[in-house]
Amino acid sequence: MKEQIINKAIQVLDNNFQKGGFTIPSKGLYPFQWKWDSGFIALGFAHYDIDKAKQEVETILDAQWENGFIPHIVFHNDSDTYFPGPEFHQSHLHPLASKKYRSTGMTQPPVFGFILERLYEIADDKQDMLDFINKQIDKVYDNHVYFYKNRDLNQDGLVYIYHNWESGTDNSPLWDDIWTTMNPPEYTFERRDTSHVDASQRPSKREYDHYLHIIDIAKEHNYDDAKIAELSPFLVLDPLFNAILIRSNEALINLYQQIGGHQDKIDFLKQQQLKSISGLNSKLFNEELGAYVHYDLRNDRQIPYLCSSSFAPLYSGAPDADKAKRLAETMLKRFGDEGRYLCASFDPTHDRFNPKKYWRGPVWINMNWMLYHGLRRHGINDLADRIKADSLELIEKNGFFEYFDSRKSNPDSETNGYGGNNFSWSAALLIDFLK
Ligand code: 9WN
Repeated sequence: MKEQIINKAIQVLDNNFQKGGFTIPSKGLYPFQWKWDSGFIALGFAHYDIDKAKQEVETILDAQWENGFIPHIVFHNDSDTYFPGPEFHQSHLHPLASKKYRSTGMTQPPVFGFILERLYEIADDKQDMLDFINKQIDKVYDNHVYFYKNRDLNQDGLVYIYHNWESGTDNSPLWDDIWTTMNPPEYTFERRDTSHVDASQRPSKREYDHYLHIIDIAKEHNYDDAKIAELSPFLVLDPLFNAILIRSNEALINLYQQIGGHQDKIDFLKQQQLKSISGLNSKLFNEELGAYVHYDLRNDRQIPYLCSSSFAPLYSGAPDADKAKRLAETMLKRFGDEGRYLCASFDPTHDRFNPKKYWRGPVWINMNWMLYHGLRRHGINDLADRIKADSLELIEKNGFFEYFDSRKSNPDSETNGYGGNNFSWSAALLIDFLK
């Protein structure tokens, strides 16, 4: 049984692997290389084909800009099955953009610190992997320096995102209140996503108008960070993004210590780490809700909703034992009734919850993977094990879907699997869970 499902996962990953040495998240729907997908995908490969794991990391990091920025999509290839593509994003507008690859001018969560660390844990030949890490690690470090230098607006260790696509949690109800502060033009374009996936499971046309408008504002200023910070209607501190940065700082410190030398970099990371942890706990923890929340910098207020990102700091080690316990209690109380799989991407008790629509409710395997490791880290093993078991059951019963309905008996559909099928990180992380 275990071998069978692992073999299926391997098939999914191998079919999505492309000649250029990178892996698409899902055929048709996502035909390029995405930043955080690529990290999770590398973990799957590492268990059975270490060369592919290395190539995956190399190809994404090769698209780094001269200022340390790593884009969220790298357009290695042409494809007309996705919108918006390279013609819309126009990364060349930024003077320090990669000359080699076209990309977007926005980023995604900085996963590569902990990805390199996990690759080291998985690899049989530790010396060979350490040599590989030694070649790549400065790029990841430069990426962290980029964030602290350009995106830590208040110098409190918290870095902002300027677009909902940077969060990775694209159409979350978290952003609804921000959309009401904007009035973007009605764009004319041909949606491609809804030719692959039922429209009821994707963002609305009007939401896309908002997404495109923020990019247009950034483009008008050649993707200049300072201008974006001044003008973007979307400017948010995300507990998921910042928790991942903190977790990756920690991993980089460990890896540099393993490699030896690099004291200046270790010192910088340690200093930032302290600030980031304290910023996260003071600015993003919401006592009333008992979890971390997002912060809208443009309108200077917390965004007081619970979602799966609210618990992501568990993975970073930022919460102390009391906070970790609180987080677990909140998760159980609001997301964890017996009739549900963990962990819905948005608060199931809230009226904005939608069990089928993308990041407005469904369960995502990459979030579950981080929550599993976060809960384990804090010794909250029962809940961790439930999350892992739920993730495996959802995939075994439904297939390698992009996201899943959290309701155990689902009155709306025969399957709990939604979005893209044969989705790479669902396959990769199942392998990592089972190996
Ligand atoms: C926009 C690739 C990506 C994931 C994101 C997910 C979805 C893209 C889209 O797909 O976003 O980046 O077009 O909907 O939300 O987390 O990285 O799998």
